[in-house]
Order: sequence, then C-alpha cells, then structure tokens
Amino acid sequence: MGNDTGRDRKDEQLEAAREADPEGRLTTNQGVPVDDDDNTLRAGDRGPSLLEDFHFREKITHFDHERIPERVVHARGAGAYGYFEAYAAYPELTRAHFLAEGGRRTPVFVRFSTVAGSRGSADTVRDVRGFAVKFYTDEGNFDLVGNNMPVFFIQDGAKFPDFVHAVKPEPHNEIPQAASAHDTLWDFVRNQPETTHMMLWAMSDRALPRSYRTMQGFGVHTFRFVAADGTGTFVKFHWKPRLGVHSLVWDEAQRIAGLDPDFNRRDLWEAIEAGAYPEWELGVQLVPESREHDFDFDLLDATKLIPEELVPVTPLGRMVLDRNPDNFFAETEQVAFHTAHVVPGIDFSNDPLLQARLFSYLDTQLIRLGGPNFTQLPVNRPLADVRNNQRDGYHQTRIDVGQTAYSRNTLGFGCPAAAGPEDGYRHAQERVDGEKVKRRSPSFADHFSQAALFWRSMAGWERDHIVAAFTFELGKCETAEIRRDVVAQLAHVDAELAGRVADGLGLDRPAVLETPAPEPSPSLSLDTLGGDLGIATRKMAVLAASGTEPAELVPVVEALYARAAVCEIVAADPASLDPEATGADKDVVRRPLATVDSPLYDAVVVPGGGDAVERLATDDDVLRFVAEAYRHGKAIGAVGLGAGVLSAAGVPDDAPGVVADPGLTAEEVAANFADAAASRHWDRPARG
Ligand code: HDD
Repeated sequence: MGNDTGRDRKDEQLEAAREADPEGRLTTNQGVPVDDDDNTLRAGDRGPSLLEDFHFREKITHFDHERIPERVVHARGAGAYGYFEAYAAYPELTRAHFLAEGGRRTPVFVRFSTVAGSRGSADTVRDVRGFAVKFYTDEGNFDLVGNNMPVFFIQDGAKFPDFVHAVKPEPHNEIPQAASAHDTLWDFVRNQPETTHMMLWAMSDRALPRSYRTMQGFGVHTFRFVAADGTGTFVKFHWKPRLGVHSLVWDEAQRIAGLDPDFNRRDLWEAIEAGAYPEWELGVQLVPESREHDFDFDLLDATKLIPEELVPVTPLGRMVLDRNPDNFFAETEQVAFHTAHVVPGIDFSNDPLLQARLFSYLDTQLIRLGGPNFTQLPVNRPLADVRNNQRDGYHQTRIDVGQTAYSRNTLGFGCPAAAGPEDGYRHAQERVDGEKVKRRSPSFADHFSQAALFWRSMAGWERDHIVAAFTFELGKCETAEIRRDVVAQLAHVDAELAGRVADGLGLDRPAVLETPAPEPSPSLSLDTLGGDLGIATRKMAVLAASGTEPAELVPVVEALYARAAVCEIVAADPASLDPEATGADKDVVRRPLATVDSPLYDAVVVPGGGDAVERLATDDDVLRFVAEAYRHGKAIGAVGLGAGVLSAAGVPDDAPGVVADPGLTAEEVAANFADAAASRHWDRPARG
C-alpha cells in the first residue's frame, strides 16, 4: 500500500519501535550477553543464592513490575489498525483536514471493549460495548470515544463514579464479575430514573453483540462541527457496520462465556487475519445551531437520541480495519483515548456528561500509564509534528534540543510560535452567561418518553428478549423492594413491559403510569439493521461422521464458501472422516466435537449418508448441538437422510429457518440454507 493512503505512515512510524531479533543472543537490559538463563548464581550446587546475580535481579524485578492498573472501566478490549476514507469534502460543515477531500485516507486505531468486567472477564457478558476510534490526522489526533448504544445511563458526569461503583462487583465480596444482575446496580437505577432509557438498551440484545464487526457505534453526545468561517453545526456521530447489526441471545451468550471467553476478541482477530476486513460507514446527524431548541428534548442531554426519522444520518466516509496489532500490551493496552483529543473543525457542546469526560480521560491516563509522557508511546504518538515547551516527567523519550523551554522567548527566536486562529485550534465562539448553580436544567427532566419510544420501536421478539432480561436481572436481586421499585419505574414506560416483568417476578402488575411516547422509530429495531451481505463471514457448522456422503457435503461447503461464509466440519472423530467428504481440498477446518459447541456457530447443517446419520442421530452431543441451534433461532439444514438427525433432535422440519426437505438436492438445500442463515428465526414452535 502506497504512502498516499496515509495508513502506511502510521505503520512506518510504528516500524521504528518494533523489536524483532529473536536470533540474536540473549542479553540483559544493558545489552550484556547472558551465559545462563535457567539458574540463579549460588554458592555451591546446593548453596544460597548470591545478591550479585544482576541478571537474575533484573529479570525478577522487571517481572514484578510488569502490570499496570487496568482501566477503571472498559478494562477488557480488543484493538485493530485501519484507515478512514472521506467520501467527499465537507467545507460547509467543518474545517477538519481529514474531511476536506474525497478519497483522503487517515490511519486509525480502534479499541472495542466491554465496560464493567476486569481485563480477564468474558467477552459475551450483558454490557455496553466501547467503540473508541483514534484518527491519526495530519493536524493531530482526533479521538471519537463512543459506545455501541446512542444514549448513556446518566446526564451529569458527577454521577459517573456512583454509577460505576454500583455496576461493578460489590465492594464487600467483589461479586459478581462483569454482570449487572445484582442489587447495587438496580438500587442505583431505582434511585436515578434518568437511567431508564439506557437500561432498556442494556436489557436489549444490543448488549450482546454477535461480533464487534456487527455493532453500530455512536459518539453519544452532541458535538459541534466548525467550518472555516466559524459557522457551527451540532453533530451526532454514527458508525454503521457493513455486515449489518447482529446480536446473540442471552442463553447463548452465557454459554459462550464459558466455551470461549475470547469470543469477540478472537472473531475480530481471525477476520482480519483472514482478510475479511470489517468496515463501517461514518454518518452524522446535523442540527444547525439555530435549530438547537426545536426538539422536545435537550440536545445536551446524553440520555436522549435524535430519532433518525427526525434528522437523517448523512454519510461522510468509511472506516476499514485491516491490521492486527503486533503486541497486545504495547498497543491495545497502552492506547490512551481522550474525548478532548480534537482537531480544528471539531468542538464540544455543553453536555455536562461530555464536559466531565473532558477532565477524566487525561487524568486517568496519568495514573494508568504512569505520567504525562504517555503521548510518546508508539500507539499514541501523533503523525503530526509535536512541538512545545512541555518538558521532562517520567519516561521522557524525546531529547528536546536547545536552550529555551518557555514562551515568550527571544533567545530561541520566539520558537515555537503559536499558530494563530487561521491554522491553530480555536475554540468555538459562544456567548456564555449565567449564575453559578449546581442544578439540572428543567429541559433534562423527562426520563421516560424516549424509553417508551425505544420500547415501542422494538419488534415482538426484541420485546420478548427485553422482558426476559429484566426478569433475569431483577430476579437476581436479593432485595425485594428493588424488584418492586424498578417494576414501578417501568410502569412509566409501558404497561405491557411493566406487566410482563411483574408477571415474571411474581409481583402484582403495577398501576399504569405511561408517559406519552413519540412515534416509533423503526431505525432502532434490529429488524431494520440486518445489512445486505447475507451470510458473509458467518461461521457455519457442518456436522459429519464416518460415512458422511461426499456428494452431499461438498456442494454445501462450496455453496457456503461461495457466499463468503466460514465453514467448519464438526465431528466426534474427525480422523474417521473420508478425506473426500471433508472438503479437504478447500482446507476446511475440522473440529473434534468435544472442543466446540453449538453456540460458537451461526448455523448448522447436516449432510446425509446412511451410516453417518445413524451415528449422529444417536450421539447425545450432536442432538444437543442441533437442539440448541433451534432454541437460539439459528438456521438448521439437512441434506437427504440428514433430516433424520433433525427429527431425532425434535426439530420440526417445517419450522421457520429449518431446511430439511429430503426431496431437495444438496445444491438446493445449500441455497435455501444460506438464505435462511442470514437472520435468526424467533417465531418457532416448541421442539417435538
Ligand atoms: Fe468513558 C473509558 C466511552 C462516559 C470516564 N469510556 C472509556 C472507553 C470508552 C468510553 C469507549 C474505553 C476507551 C479505550 O478503549 O481505552 N464513556 C464512554 C462513553 C460515555 C462515557 C460513550 C458517555 C457517553 N466516561 C464517561 C464519563 C466519565 C468517563 C461520564 C467520567 C466522568 N471512561 C472514563 C475513564 C476511562 C473511560 C475513567 C477509563 C479508561 C480510560 O478512560 O482510558 O476516564
């Protein structure tokens, strides 16, 4: 890739920091060759160790200091490099250089994360996901530190420590890990009704993304674009995945947390290694400053979204992630995002949550990365030149040359000189006048209308999942009053929601208190966000056994590959398979059944073959595999006699998303199965 892409410039900069010389001799950190790395220096074979063993002391000391504090939130994550490409120039909106020319590419690093869990927690817990993008622009770094949900739990950053203390494991026993289903979170919720809208999102399947590659991202706050002439436009940022938005279901997510705690992390890594580069479109909702007060909610309130039906999303460019980091700690762990990392042309609003973040992120990096020079770490270093009078501090790696480190100076010929408003960052001009108050604006007071908007915009199956999630989470709360109070809070949103959750918890249905909701916003439903890439990159299990008929398996595998899906052949004993029946020429991975399970796949298909069907239909693990796929709404296919395995698992052959007509050819099954596997099927009858 040439230099014009911009992407290579970050890669080249990183190259200078890469160390890869495994063939050289082992040395100490002083570069002294080490003669023996296995034994301490001691007085005699069985004698005590000697303090002068500097190699041993250095090795152990370094090891003892290997850990840094994990992020106080968003500790668990995965990152990747790529580029952002603008579709066109947008001079009427912003003077930002990275949006100033169609086709201009800017390197990026993206880190996705869960919020509540520790670094080692499972990926597929019920949680918000972080979606943080660092643009290495020619004018300095711009960090868009967003989430996969467009609203937030609280309105004012002063409540952030309280919220985080409530959702994190409880302080007396540090239980539960990476889970919101406990008393303190829901106690916070009942006392802070502004959480209601976000809690509906968090109880929806948005909190269980199938993949980081199939999540939307949102800047959440209202930001401000500033054009060269100073014109300001309020802006909300949106990332839309090309693969569509896809989620897991709760039972499946829990199973995956045990089967593969690295499920989302592995998925991102493998897709990029395989060249299936994930892609998102960056879009914006734009509100001219003159229309700031045209809405029945406040643009400064982060618990509100602007329905896309009111303000459509205008696409500005696309982002592609095409390179995995070389070293998790150096890059993904040490990357430091900050909402105040903005470039000329991008500015803030007075959202009190955003304003608090503008303080918090720099502060946290100082403790997490040990001092003010974290900006010099390779992953954080801007591509733009850095030139100022900031000096010294822990881990300073620059050698700033010259006599002067102050401004204004004459000895240094006045250098470096300030850029001035034309080139330099100039904060948006705004007249501000007010009393000093510790008070919420009355325009932030409505906590339920948009919660109702979200609920009413959901498809039936999404509502079922939300009700199940509230019932599960509140069911885990040990304090009865918390369950009762939260259900009463839900009665402000919708009678059906509150009533169904009350039923699930064995409580009386609360009195109806509904707030009138705006018109539903279809763009909030996952039903409208499926994408148009069908089954591309989805993972399909092909269940096989010795005796599986090649003529029934190979066309299925070929058809799935032709649609860019990933296929794995799953068998109790892969070595017993006829090599021809495994599509070996296609390098199809074969997995022993004991090492995988149904929740790790998006759909399952069973080719026929007399002996094989008998083996499969009498194997409990196979039957559970198929039954679980059915329960999780996944497409299930069978070729020829393979249908016998489905009926042994109790799967009705005419249920939605089940392709099991023995009269169909393998090619026909493959085509129908591929269509069925593009989405989940929730309207299924119970298994027989
Ligand atoms: Fe935050 C990390 C997103 C509110 C304070 N936040 C962090 C990360 C993301 C977000 C994606 C992880 C970045 C990474 O991968 O390194 N945070 C959000 C969003 C918010 C939000 C979308 C609301 C709209 N955050 C928020 C508030 C505060 C913080 C109100 C404090 C007042 N967030 C932090 C932090 C973290 C952080 C403590 C922990 C680690 C870090 O910053 O680097 O400063």
